[in-house]
Amino acid sequence: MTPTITAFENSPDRGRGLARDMAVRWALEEVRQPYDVRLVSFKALKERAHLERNPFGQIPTYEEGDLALFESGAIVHHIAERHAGLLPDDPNARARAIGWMFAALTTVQEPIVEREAFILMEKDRSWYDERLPLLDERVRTRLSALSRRLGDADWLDGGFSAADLLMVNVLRRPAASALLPDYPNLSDYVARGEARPAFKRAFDAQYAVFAAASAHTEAKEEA
Ligand SMILES: N[C@@H](CCC(=O)N[C@@H](CS)C(=O)NCC(=O)O)C(=O)O
Repeated sequence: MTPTITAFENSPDRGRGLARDMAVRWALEEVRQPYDVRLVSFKALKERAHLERNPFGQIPTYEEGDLALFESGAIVHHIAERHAGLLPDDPNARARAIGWMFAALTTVQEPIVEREAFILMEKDRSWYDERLPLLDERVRTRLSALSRRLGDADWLDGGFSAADLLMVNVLRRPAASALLPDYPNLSDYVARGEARPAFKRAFDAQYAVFAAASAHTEAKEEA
């Protein structure tokens, strides 16, 4: 059965592959599972039909037969459980990979999202210059630990897994990538993830939606 995911009809990231349907698309591409996409406007996100899919009115969601899921991590985990290739078979290695998935979405992502929201919402506030270095430091604490653990390995724990997919996705957020040049092994890690053919297919598919929406807006403006 072909799953259907939801994605922004018009993503605010200008096609940079940051909206969180990216992780889901990437996972589906890694396991070569075709999927349909239901595009949703910002208005429709908060309407009943979408709130039934995700009570928080966000993308991405995932529907497959009578299963409806929200939360990108849960969706990626579901895909990884149903298909070979994204989680190791060895039970202990599998448990560790799932641990890293949580680490990506909680321990590492949390200060990154905090820095991101601060830059977006508090840029004009009097405390901005004083507070930003504190938030930078919180992100750096996580990046330093991650960098130390990764060392010169290609992936977090053995071969590429859903954990790397989520971690690379988190590190691609601008609030992290701005600090990554100080961590060359993490920059290389992200580049390795982005070089995967499945990442590229996912990125191109998400970009195509942005390009079509922009072309449509420009055509309307010219009319
Ligand atoms: N923890 C959620 C976060 C989802 C999320 O933040 N989605 C954003 C796009 S990346 C969204 O829908 N924003 C619109 C809104 O919150 O109104 C996940 O990983 O799925």
